[in-house]
Amino acid sequence: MPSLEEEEIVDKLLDKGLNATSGAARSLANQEETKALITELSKRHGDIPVVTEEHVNKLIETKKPEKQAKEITQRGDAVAVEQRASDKSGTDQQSSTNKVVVSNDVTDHSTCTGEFNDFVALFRDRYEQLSGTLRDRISPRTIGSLTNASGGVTLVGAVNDVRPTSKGNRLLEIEDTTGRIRVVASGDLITEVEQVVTDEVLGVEGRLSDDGGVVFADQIHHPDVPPRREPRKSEGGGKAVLISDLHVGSKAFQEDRWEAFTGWLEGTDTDYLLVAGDLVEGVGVYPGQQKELTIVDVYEQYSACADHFRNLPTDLEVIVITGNHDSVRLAEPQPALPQEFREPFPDNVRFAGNPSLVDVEGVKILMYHGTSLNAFVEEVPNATVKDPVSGMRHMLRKRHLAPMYGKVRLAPEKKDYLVIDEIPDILHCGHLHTVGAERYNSVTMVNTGAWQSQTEYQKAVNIEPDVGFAAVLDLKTHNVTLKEF
Ligand code: D5M
Ligand code: FE
Ligand code: ZN
Repeated sequence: MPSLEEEEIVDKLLDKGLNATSGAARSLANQEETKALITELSKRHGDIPVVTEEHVNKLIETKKPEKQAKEITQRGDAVAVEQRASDKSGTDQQSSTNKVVVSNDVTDHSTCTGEFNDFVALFRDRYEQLSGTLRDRISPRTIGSLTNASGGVTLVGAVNDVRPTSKGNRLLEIEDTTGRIRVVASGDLITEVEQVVTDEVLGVEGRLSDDGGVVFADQIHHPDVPPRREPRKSEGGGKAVLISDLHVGSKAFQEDRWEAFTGWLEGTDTDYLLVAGDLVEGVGVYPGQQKELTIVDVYEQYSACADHFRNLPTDLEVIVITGNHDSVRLAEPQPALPQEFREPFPDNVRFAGNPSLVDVEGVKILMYHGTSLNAFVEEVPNATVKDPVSGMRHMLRKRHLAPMYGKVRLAPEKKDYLVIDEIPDILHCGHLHTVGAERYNSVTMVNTGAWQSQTEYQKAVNIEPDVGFAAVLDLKTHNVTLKEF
C-alpha cells in the first residue's frame, strides 16, 4: 500500500472530527499503516483537540504494528472489493429477504468535510423539522413579529439557555429564524421547565410584557409523540431479540452468560437479533482501561466478537449499530462499523450507523446507542441511570435523541439524523448498562443492559450494571419480555 498523501490525511482526520498539524500529517504519511493509525487517533477524539506529531509518534511507539498492520490493510482491501459486489450496509438498503430496511443512517452519506465547525446547517435543519411538528398544532407567530404584538402570544423556538432566576423562577431564552426572546416560567410551570434542556425545540404560550422584552409563560408545548396511534404490527408475527453493550475484550465480558444466551437462542424461533452498540471494549476509551482488557488489540477484539456471532443460528438476521466504544468517530450520528473490522463476521450480520431506523416486517425500531442518556441524567431531575427509560422518555417528548450541544458530541451534518422524525414503534437504546422496558404514549421503550459486569471505572462512579439481559420483542403484539441469562 502506498502512503496516503498529507493533504488526504488531513481530510481523513477532519472527517473524523480531528484537527491535525502538518507535522502530524507528515509523520502519518511516512507510515505504512496510515489508515489504522487514523482510526486509532479518531478513538481518542475526546482527549486530543489537535493531533500533533508527538501524538502520532507516541501512538506508533505503543502500537509496534509492523507485521500486523500489513495484514489489516490487506484484509481491508479484500473486503472493500467484496462490499462493492454486495454492500450490506447503508441507508435504504434491503436485506435479501426484504424484511429488514434500514433508514435514517448516516453511513456513506456524511456531509462533514473541512467545515467541521459549521453547525449552522445542522441546527437549521433541526429547527425546521421540529418546528414543523409544533406549528401544525399551535399556530405560532415569529419572534421577529413581537415588536407589533401585545397580550397573548404563541411562539416556537430552539432553547439557547435555561436557568433559575434569583427569585427561584426559571428563565428560558428561545430563538427562531427571526429573533430571540426571554421567557419567564413560574408556579406550576417550574417543574416542567426544569426538564427543558438547551438546543431542544419547544413551543411557548404566554403573555408579552408591556415593554415587549419578555414573555410570561402559561404553557410549554413539546413536539412529543401522540398518545394513541395505529400500531404497525407484523402480520408474520416474527420475534426479534434486542441486546446491547457486549464489550468483548474487557476482562468483565461475561462469556458464560453470553453462551447461555446463544444456547437458548438456538432453541427458539427468533428471526432477528438487534444489537444497540458497544460490541467491543475498544482501547483508550478511558484512562487506565488497559489494565481491564483481556484483548489489547482492537482488531482482535472484533475478531473475538465475530467468533461469538459465528455461534449464532445462521438463519438469524442480525443488525448491529455502533456505540461509543466502537471503532468509529465518536461524534454523532456515528457511521456503521468500518469495513476493515467487519471482515471476520458471518454474512447474516448487517452493520448500520448510530442512530438507525430499522424496519423489521413493517415494525419501525429506532436504534440509538444512548450516549446522550448521561447528559439527560445530568441535566434533568427525573432522569436516572437506574431507570434507563426515564431519559428515553425525554427523547420522545423532545423528538430528539441528543439535543444538548456541548454535552454530547455532535457531527455537523447538514441533516440532523438525531431528530426523531418518523415516530417509531420501538425505541431501543443501551449504553447505561441498566435494563428497563416501558411504554410511553404510543412507543415502547427498551434499554437492554450489558454483557459486561461492573468495571473499576463503573465502581468508581457508582454504577451497578444489569448484566446478561435480552429483550424479546413480539413483532405482532409489540410485547417485550426481558430475559436474564
Ligand atoms: O458506559 C458504561 C456506563 O458508564 C454507563 O452506565 C454510562 C457510564 N458512563 C460512560 N461514560 C460516561 C460519562 N461520560 N459520564 C458519566 N457516565 C458515563 P460505556 O459506554 O459502556 O462506557
Ligand atoms: Fe457500553
Ligand atoms: Zn456506551
